[in-house]
Amino acid sequence: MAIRFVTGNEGKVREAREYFEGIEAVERVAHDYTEIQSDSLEAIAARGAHETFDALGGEEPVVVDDTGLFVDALGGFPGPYSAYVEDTVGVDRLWRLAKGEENRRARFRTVLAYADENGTETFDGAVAGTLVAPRGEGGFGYDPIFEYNGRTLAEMSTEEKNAISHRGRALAKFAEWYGERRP
Ligand code: ITT
Repeated sequence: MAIRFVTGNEGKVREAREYFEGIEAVERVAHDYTEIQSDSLEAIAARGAHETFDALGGEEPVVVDDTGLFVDALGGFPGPYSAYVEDTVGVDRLWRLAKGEENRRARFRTVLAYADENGTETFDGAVAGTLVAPRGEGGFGYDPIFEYNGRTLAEMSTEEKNAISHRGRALAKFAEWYGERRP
């Protein structure tokens, strides 16, 4: 059965598809679940997955991805508010905010929540890097300003990004668990 990935973000689906290539199909599901206000990506993702599972009839499992960029010098901002900040402030201006700081370390973190009739499971992944002036045409969101080992995530292929990224690591944990319980 295909993995039903609930998101409005094509970039997330592209990465999940690449990860599960040859293993399982990934289908994008459009459902506007409630994004609760919380400091916890786990709580946001679990609530979204549970709500969507119920709203779509309570029969087919779904996966929700909640991701945040946490900038050290900004006390972890924008964190769980990363989508709102991308829409309002924008990626370039966030870089300009971080640029003046001596410490430019940042971390991406993803929580995937899987919901089915047995409840909700969460899987997380994180990657630490450095904020830099925008470079690269690939990826999406904050990828052009996040450097890992000399390259921004926007300078990597989807496969390369998955091998080291927050989402790739969360997908690996999820895939292992999912593989074990699949009939
Ligand atoms: P859905 O909630 O519909 O899945 P979204 O883009 O709103 O899509 P989030 O709430 O998880 O997703 O928001 C995370 C923000 O961080 C958003 O601005 C994304 O563009 C960005 N983002 C998420 N994953 C990213 C990644 O791998 N690289 C760069 N930016 C990312």
